[in-house]
Order: sequence, then C-alpha cells, then structure tokens
Amino acid sequence: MATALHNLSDYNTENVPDASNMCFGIVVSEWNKEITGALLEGAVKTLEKHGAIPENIHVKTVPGSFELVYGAHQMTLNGGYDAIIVLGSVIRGETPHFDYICQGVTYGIARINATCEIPVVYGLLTTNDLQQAKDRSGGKHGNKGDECAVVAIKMAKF
Ligand code: DLZ
Repeated sequence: MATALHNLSDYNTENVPDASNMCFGIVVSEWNKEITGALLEGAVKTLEKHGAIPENIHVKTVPGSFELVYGAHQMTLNGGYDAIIVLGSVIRGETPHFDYICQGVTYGIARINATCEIPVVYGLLTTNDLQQAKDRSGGKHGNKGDECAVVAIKMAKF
C-alpha cells in the first residue's frame, strides 16, 4: 500500500532474484485505461529491468476489473507461467457497486492463490477518486505496477 512513508516504486533491488528464465502472464483491465495502461507500463518495465525477456511477458486484456479473476484463472490453466499479475483500477466516486467489484476481485484472486499452483499478484487499485489512482500509477506515490512486478519475481522464485 502507498503511504506518506512508502513509495510503491521504492524497493531494495538487491533482494530481487534474476528473472531472465521466468515467464510472466499479465491480465490488465480496459476500464480506466489511462490508469491501467500506466500500471502495465510500470510492470513490464520493472520485469525487464530484472532480466525478463519481452517474449516471456504475455499480456491479455479484459473489459473490466471484475473479469480479472476469470482471466487469471484461465492463465493458470494454460500453464507455463511462473507468476501472473492482474492490473485494474476501480474508482469509488464513479462506481456505485465499487464494494462489490473490489470484494469480488479480492476474494477471487485469493481463492486462486489458495487453490492453484501459480502465484497471482494483486494489482488492483481501489481508490476514492481519479487523482488517487493517478498518484499510484506513476505519480507521487510511485507505480503499483512496479510493486507487482517485484512481487511476481519474488513469488516466482518462492
Ligand atoms: C461497471 C464498472 C464500473 C461502474 N466501474 C468500474 C471501474 O471503476 N473499474 C473497473 O475496472 N471496472 C468497472 N466496471 C466494469 C466491471 O468491472 C465489469 O467489467 C462489468 O461489471 C461486467 O462484468
């Protein structure tokens, strides 16, 4: 989580394993594309920074965050991935059923992690407004995509 003391893009690079032999799946939501595109950019750039080769980063899009669970589950069934990242942005002020979508995605991803063999990293921004989402997708609090990439590499190694 981003706080005044923690920037999402700050991490100790010495603790991150080499990702050159790893394969990653990324499922990204089209809803709030300005935000999710920036999350994706951060995730891909950080995976590559740690050695992942572009051919081993497979990106699939889904219409909205609610579909991230299905997308991630399909990727676990396809196999071949060392870790999967889901990226989405749900904005409370613009989404009357904000709580239902966030809970659905959160429980869905948790369930996949508890039942499937491939780790799925949770990159869902759940913010009160658009500015908070911008702040966490390359703005003043860093980029959640960077954080997810580092977590994916560590979990792939795990
Ligand atoms: C319908 C909807 C709304 C109102 N808001 C968002 C949002 O802020 N972020 C997001 O990722 N998706 C939103 N969606 C779409 C739902 O996630 C989903 O795609 C639809 O309910 C169809 O299942």
